[in-house]
Amino acid sequence: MSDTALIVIDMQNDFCPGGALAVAEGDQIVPGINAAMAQADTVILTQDWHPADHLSFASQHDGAAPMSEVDMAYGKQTLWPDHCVQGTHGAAFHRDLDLNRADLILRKGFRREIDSYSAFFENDRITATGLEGYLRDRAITGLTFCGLATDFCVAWSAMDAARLGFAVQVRLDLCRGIDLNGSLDAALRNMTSMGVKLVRPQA
Ligand code: VGL
Ligand code: ZN
Repeated sequence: MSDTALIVIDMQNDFCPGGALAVAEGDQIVPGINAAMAQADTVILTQDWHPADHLSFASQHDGAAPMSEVDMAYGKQTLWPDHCVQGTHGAAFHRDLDLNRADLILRKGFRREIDSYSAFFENDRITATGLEGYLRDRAITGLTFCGLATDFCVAWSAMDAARLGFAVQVRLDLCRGIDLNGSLDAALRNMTSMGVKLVRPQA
């Protein structure tokens, strides 16, 4: 249906095995995502795209360990290993991902001071990426999400989409999670309570 889109979140080398912020089995969902893209009417890819001195990197905070938390101007922020640095191999899409199907490739996380898990709003929860306007202009009302990572960028994007009034589902069979201190279970619970439909068509 032309009023629906498949949004593929952050299928980049750094989130796949061997990458800087590897998600277990992150690469295993590529064939399934390619198949889903082939069936979708509209396909949008997101790309985590950080400057080398991004403040979500533990390396930018004296003595801070990756996976610890700091207070940023906008609230709590998890600190990550350096990842998805603009123009690097780690920021590039997995080589087997079929990029030709994408109508739009949306980059996020390019402002040094603000991380952006969601494809709609940066982590200050105010700065918009422009994706909502794009979808509204194209009269797209239904969204299916897949990609990496289930408990961060997929969940934050899906919940923002639900909050904005889109009909939202997440293909759990085409996602993999980081699972930091129970973040995966929490994300699944929070998405469900926001009205996001969690589906696994293959199961
Ligand atoms: C992501 C942590 C940091 C993600 C991106 O794609 O889920 N997670 N940057
Ligand atoms: Zn990132």
